[in-house]
Amino acid sequence: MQIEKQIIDEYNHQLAGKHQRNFEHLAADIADIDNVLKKLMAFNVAIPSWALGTGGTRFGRFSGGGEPRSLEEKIADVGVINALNRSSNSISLHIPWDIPDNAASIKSLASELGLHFDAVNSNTFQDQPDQKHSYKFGSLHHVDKEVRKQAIQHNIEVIKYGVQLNSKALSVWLADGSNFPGQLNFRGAFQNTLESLEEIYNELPDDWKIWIEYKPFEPNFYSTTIGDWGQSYLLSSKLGSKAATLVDLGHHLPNTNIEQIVSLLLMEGKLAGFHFNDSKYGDDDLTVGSISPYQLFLIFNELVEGMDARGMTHATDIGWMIDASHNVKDPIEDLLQSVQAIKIAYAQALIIDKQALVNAQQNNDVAIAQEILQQAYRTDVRPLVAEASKRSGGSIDPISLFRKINVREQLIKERGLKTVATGL
Ligand code: AOS
Ligand code: ZN
Ligand code: ZN
Repeated sequence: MQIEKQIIDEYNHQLAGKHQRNFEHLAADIADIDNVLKKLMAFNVAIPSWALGTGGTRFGRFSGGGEPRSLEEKIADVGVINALNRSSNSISLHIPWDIPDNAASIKSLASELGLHFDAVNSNTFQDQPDQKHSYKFGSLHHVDKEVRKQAIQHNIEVIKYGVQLNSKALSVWLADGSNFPGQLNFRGAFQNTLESLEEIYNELPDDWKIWIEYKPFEPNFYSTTIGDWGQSYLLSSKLGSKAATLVDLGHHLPNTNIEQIVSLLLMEGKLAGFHFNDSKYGDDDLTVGSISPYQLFLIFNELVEGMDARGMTHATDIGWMIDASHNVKDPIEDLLQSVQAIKIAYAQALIIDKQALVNAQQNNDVAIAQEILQQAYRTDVRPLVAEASKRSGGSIDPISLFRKINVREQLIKERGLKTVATGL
């Protein structure tokens, strides 16, 4: 289904009075409001194809209704999200879950909806029915060269699909690791991974990047071969300038200072981008900003400061992507909430009084430094985000419009109550 612009405008009109009051009140205190709005309007976050259906746990999966049954329907769902918020103009595909049988028609469907294709993701964490060798004991790090070759080949194939769709990056997450002490030779596993990645790297087109994701545990629980940013950084440095580290927010042990990691990777030109989500314990993939919104803001503070220091363009010089799994919420609502949370954190980071913060840091004025950050964080910037959405042709309040016009009910009518999207 598609959401007509007229419906969005009508609803914006209904909300206009209150919104205008709130926006003007906020705008009066923001220096350079036009520039802040311009940046917010340019900012887009890619939607992962695997998050449009209901996720599950190892104990079970409780499907929602009207889930997309095909790649075309996944693209249609991203079209809905983007029509509502005007901040989600791309989709990230996972192969083989999303093999485009006809790349030309998939591409034209996406562009009709104003969408393009973000990074393509390989999958060597599951065995496919027609596959010769199993990934039970890993893929790119495997002790058997034949298994490694198969996994390398798969990644090269993913690049080929991505080229057809005009993607510009391959995102690699490995489940490779070990469950028990003694199971693996760590150096051997790392070397094998490096050699395998080198073969994949050599197949990258000139204008492509490879993004290397790290994760401390799960599905392996003793060691992960690319377990933290140091290991990912080591690999991406050895590989070369087309390789960089992908930070998935859920892939950190409790209380890790993620913003410091981000700052240093950025300084080294090795921050590929993000998989945004949130986590409370070791649970990967909760809605962005649902648990630690202050941490998200602190990450954006480092991003804005670090990108400005390198003269980078916020909207396009880093890969912005959600990686989430929605077990109990409507996936589209959850994704709308996630993008909203990201834009709020970004807006708050944009309004930090940067010069005052630099002065406080130079004078070791710790109390004032904290005041400056929290002044921005405690500002309710939602009217700013809403105004940016409205000016881009989106809704002032995407989730309430999604409910008001019964999008899910319509999707259930079109697709049925018991549909299951490919993915996890
Ligand atoms: C897994 O935990 C990772 O976050 C990956 O990015 C993975 O590829 C994605 O979640 C789809 O399975
Ligand atoms: Zn991820
Ligand atoms: Zn993850």
